[in-house]
Amino acid sequence: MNTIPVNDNPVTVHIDLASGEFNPCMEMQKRNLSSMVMMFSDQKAVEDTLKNEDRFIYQIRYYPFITRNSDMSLGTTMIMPGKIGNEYHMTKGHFHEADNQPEIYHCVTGEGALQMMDLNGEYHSAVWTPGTITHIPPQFAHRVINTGTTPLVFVASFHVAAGHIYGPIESKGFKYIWVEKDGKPVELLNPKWA
Ligand code: PAN
Ligand code: ZN
Repeated sequence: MNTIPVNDNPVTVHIDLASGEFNPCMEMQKRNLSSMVMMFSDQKAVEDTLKNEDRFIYQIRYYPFITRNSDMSLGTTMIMPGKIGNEYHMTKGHFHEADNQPEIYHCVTGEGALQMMDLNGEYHSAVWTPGTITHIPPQFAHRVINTGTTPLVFVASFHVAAGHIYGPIESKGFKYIWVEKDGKPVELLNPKWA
């Protein structure tokens, strides 16, 4: 991460809604298939895809707004359309490290779904189109799925102090997976939870 400037004055940024590019931007991260192998349920499809290409799945851009006594962060994520086997491209998904940290996700482009699940397996999902905004309460893991045929872009607003934990989702995933069946997105029980 670049050095984060402390700035007590208002800051204005600009987001390109089609691509998720924003200006100014402090950090960018690309996730390719090799960095999220365990997240997809069809491991044979992961292996076969990796033999041909380390597919680009999504791109994250961040800008932290830091004042002397507050912090907020804005992130955009652009998920490419596509599937690994029958399962749609998605973000890795994570819990926040701090147990009192919520987040707001705002879908600006594309079609998809947001899944949320707490440590007891309490599960919720929301279908997304441009303009959908979801409040993710503290202690709910969150992941976005692109079920459309164009890039999906969303804006995330959270505190820098939230922190990210990927382990529990890496090992067991969410309770449901989003797959294409008869040309349509459906939510099926994740075999790891059966
Ligand atoms: C988002 C996510 C971003 C990428 O900024 O970090 O969409 O998803 P993964 O972190 O699951 O790869 C956020 O939820 N921040 O807290
Ligand atoms: Zn988060």
